[in-house]
Amino acid sequence: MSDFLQGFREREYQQNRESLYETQCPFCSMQCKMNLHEDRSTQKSRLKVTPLKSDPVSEGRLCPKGIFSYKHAIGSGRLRTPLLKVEHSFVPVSWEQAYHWLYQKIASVQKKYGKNALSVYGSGALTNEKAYLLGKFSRVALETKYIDYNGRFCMSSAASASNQAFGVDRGLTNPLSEIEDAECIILAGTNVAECQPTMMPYFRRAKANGSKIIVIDPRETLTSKFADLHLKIKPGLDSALVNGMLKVMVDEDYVNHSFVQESVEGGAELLAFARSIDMNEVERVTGVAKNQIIEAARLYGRASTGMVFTARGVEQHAGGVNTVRNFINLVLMTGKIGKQGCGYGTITGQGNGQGGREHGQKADQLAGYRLIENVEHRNHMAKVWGIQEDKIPGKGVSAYELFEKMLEQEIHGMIVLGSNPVVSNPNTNLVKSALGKLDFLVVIDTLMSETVELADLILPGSTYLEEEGTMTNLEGRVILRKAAKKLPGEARLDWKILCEISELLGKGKYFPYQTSEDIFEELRKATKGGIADYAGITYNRIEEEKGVFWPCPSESHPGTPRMFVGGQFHHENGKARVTPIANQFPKERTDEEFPLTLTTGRILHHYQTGVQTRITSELNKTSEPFLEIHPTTAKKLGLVDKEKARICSRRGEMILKAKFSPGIREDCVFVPFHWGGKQSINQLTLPELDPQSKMPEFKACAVRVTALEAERDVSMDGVLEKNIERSLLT
Ligand SMILES: Nc1nc2c(c(=O)[nH]1)N[C@H]1C(S)=C(S)[C@@H](COP(=O)(O)OP(=O)(O)OC[C@H]3O[C@@H](n4cnc5c(=O)[nH]c(N)nc54)[C@H](O)[C@@H]3O)O[C@H]1N2
Ligand SMILES: Nc1nc2c(c(=O)[nH]1)N[C@H]1C(S)=C(S)[C@@H](COP(=O)(O)OP(=O)(O)OC[C@H]3O[C@@H](n4cnc5c(=O)[nH]c(N)nc54)[C@H](O)[C@@H]3O)O[C@H]1N2
Ligand code: SF4
Ligand SMILES: [Mo]
Repeated sequence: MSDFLQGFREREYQQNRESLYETQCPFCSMQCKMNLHEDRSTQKSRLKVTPLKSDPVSEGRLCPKGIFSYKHAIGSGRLRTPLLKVEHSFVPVSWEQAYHWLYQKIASVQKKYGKNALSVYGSGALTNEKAYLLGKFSRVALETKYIDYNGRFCMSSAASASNQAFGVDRGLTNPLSEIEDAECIILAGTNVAECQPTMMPYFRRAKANGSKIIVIDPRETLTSKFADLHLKIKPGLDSALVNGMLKVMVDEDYVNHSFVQESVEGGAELLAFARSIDMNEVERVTGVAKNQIIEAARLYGRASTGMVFTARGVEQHAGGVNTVRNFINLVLMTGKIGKQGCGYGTITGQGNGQGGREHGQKADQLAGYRLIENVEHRNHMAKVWGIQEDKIPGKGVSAYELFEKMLEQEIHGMIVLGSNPVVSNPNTNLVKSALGKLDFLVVIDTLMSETVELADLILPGSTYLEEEGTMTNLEGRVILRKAAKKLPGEARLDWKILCEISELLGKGKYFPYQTSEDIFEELRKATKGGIADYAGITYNRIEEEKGVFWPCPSESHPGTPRMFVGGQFHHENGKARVTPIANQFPKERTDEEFPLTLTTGRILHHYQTGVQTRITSELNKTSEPFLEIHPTTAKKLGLVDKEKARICSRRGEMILKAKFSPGIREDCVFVPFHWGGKQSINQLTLPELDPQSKMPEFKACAVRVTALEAERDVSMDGVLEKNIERSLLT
């Protein structure tokens, strides 16, 4: 910008016709910083977003979702006043009336069924302050053990695997800036180009430096198009593919023996196991040619530096924890960790997917990654909270299991903050009937959603534009987001709402905060000495240093951009752990009736269940629900491109527009999960949970696809058969 123009701009701002706020995109884990310009020179103020060049993470980039992210927050769809459901429709009420109603409900459920009859459902979209507060609110104000959050569906498998292998779970073990130093990069089940678009230039730089990029995905994506090698795997078979790679690593000796000797436990067992792998079997089960697996192993094995990234494609399976452990096996056996350009990363999803899983929203956790069943950890927390240790409830159950508890009539009330579980859970038909059984459902949200519609009471909360707080990005960097705008209508700050409800319950003295920073100051104490230690991080430091990486145990500590330097891991003996992983298979096998595998995921222009993006026309107009299918498979089934087809699983069925794509495997179909109601693919998905992380199997279930015409006959046959069966039974 010229000096003249700069001067002109500044004068404009001074005259208060334009305002400039620094904020950051509310969507994915990149948390790109941006400037929000407000122009009040005409009667109707206008907003515009521009990237912030000085942001070290986005490096001054924004993707389309970021550019239009302010629209949902300022639009006419904002919830502005508390709404109470009276005879099936919502009636505006005052906050006093809303709280009076809520108090009565809470008191009556608690009296009838006890404290654990209430439940709380949180989110990885919340700031660290709110995530922490929600955990405290459940345990101290409501005194219930039943809290969990949508991150259960997001990062939980990778989190469990990292904890087991490294003794700590921090998304990326290295800062993004080190990607360009990796000679080989494996992207397994991650579609960065559509899901973290502003991260792509880091990979582009690596490629320009000569790096080889391997993508593992059952279909072609914008990310795989960029790869040197694309392994088009059958959904759910990644652990077998890694076993094949480990076999090559051992046979051709790419193992870093001295590293394994000094820093890894279980190396000998894993080596013996890897030797026994049959490559023909690997090829058969994964559907990936043997020579491609050998090539991938050689590229990674021979490279002197390398990084492995996983995301939901390999994690959202009932065997997700084991699969991620196998990817970590690969990293540890080659010693590619703890050094420049060497590491592992689970690419965090939601804006605060990382911080959201550290501070006590999980059924079994307290702040700082402390465990709710560990007496020492409970004592620490009790001291910070000023309550007795035995007052802290025990371990609850995972997100999907909360709904099962409703059906079992163990949970009778729920408060949801920052999630749309009716669309995002697997097997949503069960979720809806479970919510129907509740005495009451309260949702604190900013927009109408499929879940909000089912609420008995809606409390209008705050968006990223109105609320200050910290977020921890995919690198583990804690960053500060300032408030930019005033709340609309009667809406209140989410954290204040939680404090007010606590006050209502006579627990106000435990929630005395005046600002978000006050909550953060308590969070620092709560996490001190824990695994995710934030004790040394302050709002001031974050601002001065453009973010601080945890662990950061004291104010003089510089923070930890790179983990495990010198092969020092977080288990007591300082070593990491590897273990043989048997091939994991999808829980629901295909058969004659349901011959195709359905996998689900995302597209560039929509975010999650679409609540925030479907109402933004600039984003919504570019896409509609679809079923991606290989033309060969589609033609066999008599489908026509861009015309409707029926897709059925054992749990439900729906109609979607077919999208022919030669890039997807012939035995597999893909549907994004961004739409609700009849267009929600989670009517079909399988609620089989990983036994360790309780992650549902979102990424593989057996389905049948039929052309609408042909289907009509089949389903009629089905109906006929069922009627005959029924008449025989009766
Ligand atoms: N545009 C957009 N960006 C987002 C989001 C969004 O909703 N929209 N959500 C954010 C959140 S919360 C998250 S968690 C992340 C998710 O980010 P990703 O995990 O990258 O996204 P997905 O599309 O769910 O899955 C990634 C890829 O896994 C592939 N896949 C499916 N099954 C398998 C399998 O069995 N094995 C392998 N190897 N691959 C498989 C899919 O084909 C897909 O291309 O994105 C974040 N960013
Ligand atoms: N089939 C299938 N299902 C999936 C997945 C998949 O890949 N396939 N992915 C899973 C994953 S990884 C995730 S993370 C989940 C996401 O699932 P959800 O969390 O259910 O999806 P969102 O659309 O992000 O819902 C967020 C809601 O919270 C509100 N909200 C957001 N931020 C705030 C806030 O700060 N304050 C308040 N008061 N409200 C807020 C929004 O308005 C919206 O209504 O879906 C999971 N479900
Ligand atoms: S969606 Fe993610 S990549 Fe896009 S602008 Fe927002 S934070 Fe950045
Ligand atoms: Mo996620």
